[in-house]
Amino acid sequence: MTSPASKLYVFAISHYCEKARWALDHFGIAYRLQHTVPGLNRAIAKRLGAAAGSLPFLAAADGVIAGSGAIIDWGESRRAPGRASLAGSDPVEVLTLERRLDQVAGVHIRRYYYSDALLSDPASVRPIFSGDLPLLPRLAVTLGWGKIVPKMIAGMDLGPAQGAQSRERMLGELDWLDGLLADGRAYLTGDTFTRADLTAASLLAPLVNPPQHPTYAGLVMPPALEADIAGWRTRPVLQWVSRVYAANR
Ligand SMILES: N[C@@H](CCC(=O)N[C@@H](CS)C(=O)NCC(=O)O)C(=O)O
Repeated sequence: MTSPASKLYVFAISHYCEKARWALDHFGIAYRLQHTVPGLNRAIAKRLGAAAGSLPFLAAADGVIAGSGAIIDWGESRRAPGRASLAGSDPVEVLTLERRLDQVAGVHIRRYYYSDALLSDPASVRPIFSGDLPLLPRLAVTLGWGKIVPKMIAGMDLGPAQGAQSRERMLGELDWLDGLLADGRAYLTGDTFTRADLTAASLLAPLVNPPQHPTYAGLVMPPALEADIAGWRTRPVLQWVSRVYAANR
C-alpha cells in the first residue's frame, strides 16, 4: 500500500489542529500526521512555502494549505465518494458562525487554559506536546521545555488577568451557543452537520474531553479549571459537544 501523499502538521493539544484533522477524516481523505516541535512550525512553514506559520498546515501534492478553514475548503472539493459536504444549506451563515468560533471561542479557551496551566504547572503541559514525537524531537522538547514555555507565555499574552478576561469572553460565547441550541435543533444551523458544528465541537472539546477525541486522553486540566468545568457540565452546549462527537467523530 502506498503512503498518503498529504502530510498534516499538528500539535496534539491544538483544538484548531483537531478541527482540520476531523474534517479530513470526515471527508475520507488520507493523510499522514506530522507531530511538530513547538517553535519549529514556523521554520517548517517557511521551508515549505506556507502562507502562514501557525498549525495546522497541510502539505499536499498540489501545494501547502495553511489554517484549519482553508484545509476544510481544500478538502470539500476532494471528498471521497459518498462522503457528505460540510457546507450546509446556507454556506454564508455557516462560514459566519465558523469565523466567530475561530476568532473568539477558540482564542479565549486556549488563553484561559494556558494562562493557568503554563504559569502554575508547565510540566503538566509538556507530555501532550512531546508524547507523539519520535525520540530525538521528544528529547528536544523535554530538554528545551524551560525555554519553550516563556515564548508561549509571551506569544499568547498569558497571565492571571488575561486568563480571567478570557474566561469571561468564553462564558459569553457559551451563553450565545446555549441560546442558539435552545429551540432543540440538532445542529447550529438546523438539521445538518456542517463545518460550523465541527468547528464548535473541536474548539470546545478541551472543556468536555469527549472519549472519541484522538489526542486528549492525556490532557491534564489545572484544579481551578477542573472545578469550573465540573460546574459547567450541564450547560446545553457542552452536552451538545458530547453528542456531536459521539455521532460524528
Ligand atoms: N485560525 C488558525 C489558528 C491557528 C493557531 O492559532 N495555531 C496555533 C496552535 S493552536 C499555533 O500554531 N501556534 C504557534 C504559532 O503560531 O507559531 C486556524 O484555524 O488554523
